[in-house]
Order: sequence, then C-alpha cells, then structure tokens
Amino acid sequence: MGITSEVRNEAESLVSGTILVIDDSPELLLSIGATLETTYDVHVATSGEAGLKLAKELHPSLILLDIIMPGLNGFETCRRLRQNEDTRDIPVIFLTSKDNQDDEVRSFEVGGVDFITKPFSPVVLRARVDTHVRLKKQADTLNYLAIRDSLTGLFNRREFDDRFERECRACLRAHKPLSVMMIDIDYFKHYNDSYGHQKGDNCLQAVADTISKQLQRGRDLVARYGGEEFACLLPEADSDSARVVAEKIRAAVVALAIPHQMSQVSDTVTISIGIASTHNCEGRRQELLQQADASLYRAKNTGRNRVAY
Ligand code: GH3
Ligand code: MG
Ligand code: MG
Ligand code: MG
Repeated sequence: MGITSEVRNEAESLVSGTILVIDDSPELLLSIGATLETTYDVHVATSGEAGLKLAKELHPSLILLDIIMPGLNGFETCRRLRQNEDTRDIPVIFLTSKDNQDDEVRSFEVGGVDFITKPFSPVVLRARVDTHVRLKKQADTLNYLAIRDSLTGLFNRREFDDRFERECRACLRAHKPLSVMMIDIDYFKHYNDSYGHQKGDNCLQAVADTISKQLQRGRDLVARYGGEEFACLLPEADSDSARVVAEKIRAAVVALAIPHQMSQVSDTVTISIGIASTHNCEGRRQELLQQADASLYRAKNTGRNRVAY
C-alpha cells in the first residue's frame, strides 16, 4: 500500500482525536466533557493563557473557545493561536453566551471556523464538532500529500526548496555552516533493464528508507529530488561533518546488498554522493545545489560508489 492510500484510510476512518476546551466556567467544561468524551480525548483549560500553552503541547484536532474570560479573552486567544506556526492550523469554534451579530462576525474575522451560543444543544454541538474534525483531517491529508513524493514518502522537491530557504536564513542568523548532498544511484538504468521497473521502484524505496535512517539530527532532511536522485540538507554541518554523514549513507546502501548484476562497480546496488558546504548561503542556494551536482559528477567520473566534495 502506497502512502497515498494509507493516508486516505486514516483520514476516512471514524472521527476521533483530541479536543481542547478553553472556558473559565467549570460547569460548562463538565457538560462539554460529558457530550464529547465518548468519542474524543477532551482536555480543558480555564484561561486563554493556559489554553495557548496546552494547544502547543497537545496539537488538538479542534479547540472550543469561550469569548468572555478573565485575562486573555477568546478573540485575543484566537489571534495568538493564529500567529503561532505550531497552532495556526487548529480549527477554533467559539462557544459563547454573547449572541450579537458583531461578536459572531468578529469570531470569523479573528480566524474562528464556527460560532455556537450557550446554552448549547449537545447534539448540535456534537454534529458541528464532528464536521470540523473531519474537515481538519481532510486538510491535514491534503497538506501531507502536497509535500511528499508518493513512491518513497520522502519530501518532494518543492518542499525541499522551501525548507532549504528557511534553513538558509536560520543558519545565516546563527552564523552556522550548512551542507547539501546530491545522491544518485549508480547504473540504475541497467538495474531497471535487468530486473524490471517494479523491482526498480522497490530499490528506490529501500534506498530512500536507508538514507532517512542515517539522518539522525532533527533538522536534517532528505527529499526525492528527481527520478533516482535524492537531495539532503544538513543544517549547521560543515564539510567535514557532511563527509562523515555521506560516508555512512554510502556504506549503509552497500550493506543493503541488493543484487545488481549489471552494475559495473559492484555486484550490488551502490550510490554516488556529491557534497557542497558553505558558511554563507545568502543568495547562493542555486549555486550550492550546482556545486553539489558538480561534486556528484566527479564521484561518478572517478569510479562511482563514492563521496566527492
Ligand atoms: P549513473 O551511474 O551514471 O547514474 O547511471 P544511471 O543508469 O543511473 O543513469 P541515470 O542516473 O541517468 O539514470 C536514471 C535512470 O533512473 C533512468 C530511469 O529509467 C530510472 N528511473 C528514474 N525514475 C525512476 C522511477 O521512478 N522508477 C524506476 N524504476 N526507475 C526510475
Ligand atoms: Mg466565560
Ligand atoms: Mg540520475
Ligand atoms: Mg544514476
């Protein structure tokens, strides 16, 4: 089963998930809990400040948010949820005793997805929550698929380029180096010719998994950059540390020991890796990728199954 169908199955399964209720009234928290906790994992916060903190920790599928609370009110809480990258995509339903039109409109303006007035009908609350949780899951699925390659599950090239840009800025700010690697399977056309395209696809998946497993630092990332070409980004890694990582990846692919009778370097599948490193990537992302490509070309021309920098 490819990632597409796995993710779809997950999204279409019964509604479930975590819901955060932010309200200063203990009675209301109890009655919402009773309404939703048969299906959802319900967490509560009694102030906007506590709610913001919990939202970051829990990443709930949905937030039910009171408007009138001491301290941060619901509108301001929602505004801050939208400003934070970790919480901006969580749908917020306002739940309030305020039932004038201005507040209802304001609720949507600050980023709410729905507005329910108290006292609420448990069945209506339930129906609205279920609907928004389902929509949230569908949006998550589409976002996930938009940034992935469907064969390997790695990031796709567009996502790599986006993240590269962000990491570049972060490394510049922190005065840290950054390295990129281009990886290409050796004699892969021959591999397809002798074992068929399906085996070729399996081989690509195995190589992709192996590269991922060798990248252990949280910010390192790998993408499928082209057909049988992978790009890795190693933030805060200089040329020496990138070479260590590349050598580990090269050796791990050798250790897979996938037979390749028509390779001219080995009797198993191998890869070649080109590295480029910099201490100042400002405006030079394209140039760095070209440098890594040039290194890769050297690795190919000096015998393959090797790392060049
Ligand atoms: P080299 O060692 O110089 O890299 O030789 P190569 O044969 O690997 O040459 P190249 O990198 O140009 O070959 C790319 C081949 O990868 C051609 C194509 O058949 C194969 N390929 C690209 N994408 C896919 C894919 O999604 N699945 C399969 N099975 N094969 C692919
Ligand atoms: Mg209140
Ligand atoms: Mg290639
Ligand atoms: Mg190749």
